[in-house]
Amino acid sequence: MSGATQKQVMLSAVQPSSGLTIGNYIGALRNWVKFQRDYECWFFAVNLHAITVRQDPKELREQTYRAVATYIAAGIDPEHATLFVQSQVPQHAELAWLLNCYCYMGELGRMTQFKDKSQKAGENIPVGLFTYPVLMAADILLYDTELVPVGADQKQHIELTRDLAIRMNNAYGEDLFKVPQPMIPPVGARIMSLQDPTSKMSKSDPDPNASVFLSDSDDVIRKKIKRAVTDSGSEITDDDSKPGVKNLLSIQSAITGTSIAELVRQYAGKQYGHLKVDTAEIVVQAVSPLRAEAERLYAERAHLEKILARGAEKAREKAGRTLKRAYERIGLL
Ligand code: ATP
Ligand code: LTN
Repeated sequence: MSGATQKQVMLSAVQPSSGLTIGNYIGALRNWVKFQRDYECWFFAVNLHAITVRQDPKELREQTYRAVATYIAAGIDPEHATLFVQSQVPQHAELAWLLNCYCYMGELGRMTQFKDKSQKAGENIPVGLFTYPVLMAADILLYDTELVPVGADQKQHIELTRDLAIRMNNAYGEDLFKVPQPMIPPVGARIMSLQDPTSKMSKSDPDPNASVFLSDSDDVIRKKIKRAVTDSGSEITDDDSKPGVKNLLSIQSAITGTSIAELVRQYAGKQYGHLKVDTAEIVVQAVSPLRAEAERLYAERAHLEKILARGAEKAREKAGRTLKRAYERIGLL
């Protein structure tokens, strides 16, 4: 990217496996928006990652456009950040192959996301689910990325990316790959399911009541939060034995910036019902404008396509240079 001073590179992505949730927004997307001016930014939709789980082709295509519309609606400026779709930049799959030859089975077998998702895959576990983190490492290393704003669940994948970069640099020269760092928000890095507050809110959860989607209407948001599973007892405390209450407190805290300790003080003597009503209103206020803007942008297909074509071109250029460097060092013609 042009610019008089050299900015550090920030990069992140979301799978267009379904609509985005408030977990994706609070844990990841919000930080992209917050820091986009301070970095050279690359944000994209990882549709090649999304097919590690079966997707309906038409849905996948539409969710990919929706994801990009949501990024822009959330405040990403396409004039500033490069927005693109992973499948339109072939270097991602190419570098992933190279990295596959340097990554170990043992490393991938330890990934908790693989353990979770392979359990849900049934008898036939796609190899892509196993090598998923290698493609993610390729995504990151192609752009000389320094910072990766993600939720807490992705920390392990970024550590693997660092290990792979260091391994390759030791073998082929220190300046082959930049070694990236995760950027994980202090509050809201792991929003939990509304139906099972001991597991992560996830956009592909089969129970629609488990997640608040950024496309949910105000009424649906209110209903889902009202039905959120809370805990026994009635006192509102920040306590690991009350994961449901704790989750609602962190959602509020992440959106408003009020600390959890301060919220607990404010809720002294109040009931779970108060906490739910307030949380619902706070989420509605955050999501409502975003939803309307994302819908408007999603309908402007030609405009989105123009942004994505421009983004993919820039990405191919940058990624192509890194891939060429790797080919040369490894001895590939
Ligand atoms: P899927 O259900 O398809 O696996 P997901 O909802 O887990 O999807 P991803 O596309 O895997 O979402 O993640 C996109 C970004 O959102 C990542 O940075 C991830 O860390 C973050 N993220 C996902 N879920 C949460 C959550 N519950 N709380 C905070 N951050 C989250
Ligand atoms: N694995 C990530 C999505 C992802 C990603 C990336 C995030 C794919 N490539 C590169 C940051 C940088 C997830 O959230 N499940």
